[in-house]
Amino acid sequence: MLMMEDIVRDGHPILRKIATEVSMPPSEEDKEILKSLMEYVQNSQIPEISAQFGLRPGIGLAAPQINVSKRMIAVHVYDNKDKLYSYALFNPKIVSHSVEKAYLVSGEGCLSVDENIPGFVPRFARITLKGTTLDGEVVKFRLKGLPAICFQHEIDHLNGIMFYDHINKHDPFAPIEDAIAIER
Ligand code: K1U
Ligand code: NI
Repeated sequence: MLMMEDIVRDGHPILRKIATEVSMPPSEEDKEILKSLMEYVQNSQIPEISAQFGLRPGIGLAAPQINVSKRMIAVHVYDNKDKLYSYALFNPKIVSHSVEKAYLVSGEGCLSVDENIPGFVPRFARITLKGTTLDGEVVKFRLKGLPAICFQHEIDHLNGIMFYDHINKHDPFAPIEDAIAIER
């Protein structure tokens, strides 16, 4: 079971690397890594388990955050209608996106960043994503709202990008044009 000590922190060079594609079909080792990412995210959202093991709650996790530079992510997040989006994916790819942007009014956090970094993080409002599941099924689906933001945050980790790279350095809360403000 992954613990907070397994999560690398900001400043670690792996967080700035472009992660490599996972060859298909995935090895058992890669499947185990992807399962462990999902297990962390799910456990971290169960108050008894997160308290017992000192897990910081998360809605997503990417392999580079556990020092594995391969294209794997897990997301377990509810939208504003309480619909669950729970996906463990190899080689996730945004195949199309809206022109319209969206951002979380409360900003973003990251399990690899210990401090709070305030500011709006502009994202695409809607994305279409493709990837391969643990069962080897190729899936393609559309996302909006918090799930879309979470997937973009995780895919950024595969490309060496941190959420704060997107924040306006001169004015972190400068209005973002053509953007939907998401409260959560
Ligand atoms: O990748 C990570 O570091 C996880 C990160 C993902 C994320 C945060 C904010 C916006 C998009 C994606 C987190 O999960 S930080 C914790 C968090 O946002 C949260 C945790 C529990 C419930 C609700 C939110
Ligand atoms: Ni993060």
